[in-house]
Amino acid sequence: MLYDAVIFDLDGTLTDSKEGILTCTRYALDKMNWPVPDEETLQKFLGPPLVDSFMRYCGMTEEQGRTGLDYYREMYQPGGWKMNAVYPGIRELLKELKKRGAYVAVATGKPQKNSERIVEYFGLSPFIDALAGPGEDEAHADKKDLIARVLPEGKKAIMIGDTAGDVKGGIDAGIDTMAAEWGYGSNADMAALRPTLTAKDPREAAELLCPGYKAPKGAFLTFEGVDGCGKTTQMKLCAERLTSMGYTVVTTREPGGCPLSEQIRGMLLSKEDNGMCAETEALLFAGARAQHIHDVILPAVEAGKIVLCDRFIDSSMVYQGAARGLGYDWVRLINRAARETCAPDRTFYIRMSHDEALRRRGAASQLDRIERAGETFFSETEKAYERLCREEPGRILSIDGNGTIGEVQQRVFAAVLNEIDR
Ligand code: Z5A
Repeated sequence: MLYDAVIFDLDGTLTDSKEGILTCTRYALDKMNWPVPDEETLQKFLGPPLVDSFMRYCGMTEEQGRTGLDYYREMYQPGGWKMNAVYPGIRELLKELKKRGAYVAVATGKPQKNSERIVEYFGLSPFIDALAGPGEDEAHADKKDLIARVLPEGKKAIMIGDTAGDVKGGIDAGIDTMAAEWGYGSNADMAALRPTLTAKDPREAAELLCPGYKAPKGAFLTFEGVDGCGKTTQMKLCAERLTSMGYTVVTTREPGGCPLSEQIRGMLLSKEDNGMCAETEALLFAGARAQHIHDVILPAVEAGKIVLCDRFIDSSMVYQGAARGLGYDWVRLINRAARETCAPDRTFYIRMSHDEALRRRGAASQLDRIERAGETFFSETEKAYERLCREEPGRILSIDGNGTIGEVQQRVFAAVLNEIDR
């Protein structure tokens, strides 16, 4: 490790708060019936204190600027701050720094309380040893002072930030600096201050700070359950949350997920009876899967992404192996290549009460081939899922799918995060 203390700026360095800041700024201007500047001017609001920007770019007096700030907070405080996302690659960088024993801190011009809330909400707190931002009684704090508040004695330290203010703060504090070119600040302004290091993205920062760094492989997680159990809804919510935490997420589904496999899906889930026999059905699911693995899943996992897949081989085991009566051995055989090259890291089975599953199924308007298979068929799928869970408790995690979407999401997201954040 080149440094044993690494200090980060927050906005524009660890997190991308652009959407939240601009949305709340537009809200404040609307409330004041003030013309909203063009996009290019609005971008300049990212970084400097808001009252200054209202004065400089909207021609407000200081008093009007303060009113603007009050309106801005009206939207920002209750939830606007959540319109934020950790930059892709940051989580991996922080993890690597901690793995190598570095002290990691944040020195930000954003108020201390707001910053702590963001770091906590986006799951960064486990990686952060200390955080300094202006206190409630401070309108503004100098970057050099903020750095001094978290700078440990006797450690070789570096300040990483996306603006000239961050680089200057680091230089004034007497430590090395890294220009983070992925944020909002002007790269030319930072370069003019001659930072010790410059990185175009968090991955390059990791390579510079941690010699020999290799970006970790991604993960392949599958979601299973009887139809109507809520897995598609839960998977989408998990994807949104994980993306905001800095993960690169790919959501996909079976049958389908890539153009050729989506064509096969059309045959498999036809609304008309196309006379397909059970064996053909099982082989088409396996064929669609082979293409999906080749085109989408393996390349994404290899590139370090988190793949969330709506159904996978377990569905074939349950629907074709058990409910269609083809047997597990044969289904395993025709999916052998898939099982060997692309076994899920973890499968989340969303368990649903029989009555609620029936109710949701009954609400569907037009049924496809498989949904028309009848009551006994679906009871068989429920039993088969339970059996798979008993047989493979290490891989398949059963999660209670009863309750509101929000309640179920708490359980599912905790399980997903536990799997990928270890
Ligand atoms: N199949 C197979 O036989 N062999 C295989 O190898 C594979 C698949 C891969 C794919 O159908 C069919 O292919 C499937 C298995 C078979 N057949 N069946 N039957 P699909 O892709 O069209 O759909 P699905 O996977 O069966 O399910 P789905 O329609 O995507 O539903 P879901 O994922 O289970 O649930 P959802 O879409 O999230 O929610 C369903 C509804 O419930 C929706 O209106 C939600 O708003 C609502 N919902 C969700 N959660 C809640 C809660 N908590 N409370 C209240 N309402 C909720």
